Order: sequence, then C-alpha cells, then structure tokens
Amino acid sequence: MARHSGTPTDEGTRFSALSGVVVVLLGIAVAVVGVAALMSMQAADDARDEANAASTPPAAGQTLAGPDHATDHNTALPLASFAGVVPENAAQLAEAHKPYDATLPPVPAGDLAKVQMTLRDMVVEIAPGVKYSTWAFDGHGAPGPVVHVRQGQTVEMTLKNGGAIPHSIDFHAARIAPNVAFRDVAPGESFTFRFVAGDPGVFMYHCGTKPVLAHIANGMYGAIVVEPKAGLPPVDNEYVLVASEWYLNGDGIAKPASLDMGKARSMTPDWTTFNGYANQYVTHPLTADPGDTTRLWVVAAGPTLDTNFHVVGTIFDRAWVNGDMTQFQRGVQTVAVPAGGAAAFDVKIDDPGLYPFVSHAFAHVDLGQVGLLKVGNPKGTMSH
Ligand SMILES: [Cu+2]
Repeated sequence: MARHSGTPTDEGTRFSALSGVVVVLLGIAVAVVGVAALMSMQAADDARDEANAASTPPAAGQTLAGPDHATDHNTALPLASFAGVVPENAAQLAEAHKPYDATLPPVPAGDLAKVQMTLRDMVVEIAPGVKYSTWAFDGHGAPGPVVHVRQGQTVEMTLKNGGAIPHSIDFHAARIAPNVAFRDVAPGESFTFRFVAGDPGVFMYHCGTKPVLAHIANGMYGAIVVEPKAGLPPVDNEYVLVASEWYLNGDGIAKPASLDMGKARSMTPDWTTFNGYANQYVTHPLTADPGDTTRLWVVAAGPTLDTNFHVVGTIFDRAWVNGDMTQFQRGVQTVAVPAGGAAAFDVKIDDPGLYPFVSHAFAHVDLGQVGLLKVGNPKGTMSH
C-alpha cells in the first residue's frame, strides 16, 4: 500500500511556510516545486483510496464493476465442487468414525409401535473430517433411526421439533391425509399421529416441509421396514442402507458446510453416501459368515438421484423390486431404486471375501456410495 511522507495537513503547512519565504527569490521555480508536491500528494491519496477499495468487501447488494471482478449475482459461474476434498489425516479419521449401525432393529411387541423423534439442528460428519450442519431426526444425523414394524401394527409417531424452523414427517408407509398427519410442527411444539402399517415393504420417511428439496438435502430422511404378516424366508443377517446425496457450500473442513441450493437444483452432489457418511462400510464393513444369507433393505432418499443397487461378486437370490413384498425376482444383477423408493435383496454367499455393494452408476461410487460386505475373515482389500 502506498504511504504519505506526512499527512495532507502537514504537507500543506510546510508548503505554505516554504512559499512565504522564497516566493520573491525563486518565483516561478517555487511554483513548479509546489505544484509537483501537490501532484505527488494527490497521487498518494489516489493510491491509498484504490488500496482501501480493493481490501474492503462490497456492501450487501452492491456489486464490483469492471472486467477483473465477478459480480455477486453471476449465475453463469460454474459451481465449485468439493467432491473428495478431505483433510490430510482422513484415513485415521475414517478409522475413528463410529459407523451408523446398519443392523435392522427388532419389531416391538404388541399392536402399537410407539416412535418418538426429536428434531435437532446439529453438525455431523458426512465424510472423514467433513462437517455439515444438518436438521437431524432424533439427534441421529442422517439418516434418522430405522423404524421396524410388522404389517398390521399401528405406528404412533410423535415428532418434537427442537430445531429453529418448522418441520414435519411424511411416512411413505402410511395411507393418511398428508395435510393432517404430515403437517408442519412449529419449533418447540410436539405432534402425534397414528397410522396402520397395512402394506408390507420398505419405505422412505422424510420431512415434507417446503422447500422439501432443502429439508431432505439437509438430512431429514430415514427408513421404515414393514415386515409382511406372513413373514419372509429366514436369513442370517439383515442390514438397512439409506442412499442419499449431499450438496455443500464449502469443503466442511475448517467450518461446517451447509446446503448449496444451486447444486441441489442442478443435481451435482459433492458426496453420495450409504447411511449418511461416505465410504463408512469400506473402513468398517458389514459382516456375514460363509454360507450366510444376508438381507439388504435399501432406500434411496435422494433428495433427487436414484441408486442402482448391485453387490459385486454375487447375484441377488431374491430381489423385491420396488419393495413389492408379494413377489421377488431371482438371478438379478442390478436393480434401480428410485429416489423416494426402496427395495429388498437377499444374497447367499459361500466364498469368504470382500463383496462391495454399490450404486452401479459409478459416479456415485466415486463420490462415496460404496461399502463392503465382509464374508468370513478374509485378508486383503477390494479396490471398489
Ligand atoms: Cu424439515
């Protein structure tokens, strides 16, 4: 930054005193010196003003003009991606991360299944060292808790809003007037409604408050499994996987990121995940014994993108496509699970090994929607 040799007032005083003594003797010469001094003062002032302008951010609503400055409303700018941006110690952080428990919880006894969730605004990690400010069902981060009931049970849902703005909960497993049951719950309030889980399957639940895109993108989603009354073929392990994507307005490393609505609208996520955290079941695999049949309940929460579910190294023995529990397909390799939809899969695996489960739309794998089913206790790693 340019600096004055003195303040404008000092400079002016000195000039006046000097000119008073020598004006008669030097006449024009002094006038030339004086003009030069004034010009240099003016140049220094201009330089200072320019430096100040460059270092001062524009006021709200004001834009910087000129070819070297982008305006703050230039929607033609490309969206900055933070895909794969993690701190240097990401590997240790991934190890230290406690994975979301994918195990299907048991069905509660009796005819009434009481579910209580308190919505909280909280910061969670969505990838190693990557923090995000979520709106979280039941203080879980994303997804919310898995609800597991039996067909015919009544679900009594109580949503308490501990957050800063209104929220709601929409169960895809319910046949109910949404304007009544899925209504907005104001901050500090609690709301209870009931529905009969009459249709078996696996369903999404989510906040339905407008704009729904923002509420789902901020982590307000989860899975409900409605076990058919007649039961299903017995299996050895059951896991729930909720696929979703995250749209970040920063890398989330130095400070938590929050939603970039422009990216959410243009469907360009920074991370895609199973159960809310990139690659968590690569570092902490789901497990099975050789010969086990494992059931995977998969929900695609979106908010917008589908999941093309595939398990590498095997073929689905049973695939309840679209969560239709009245029939299953056999010998299927990949099943599209639409955003807002779900499906269930059985895989019987005899050979010990590491079996990746992925969205086979491989950009999803690159962004973190991949995990491992570890069968037996094999050595080595799997590159997916
Ligand atoms: Cu909400």
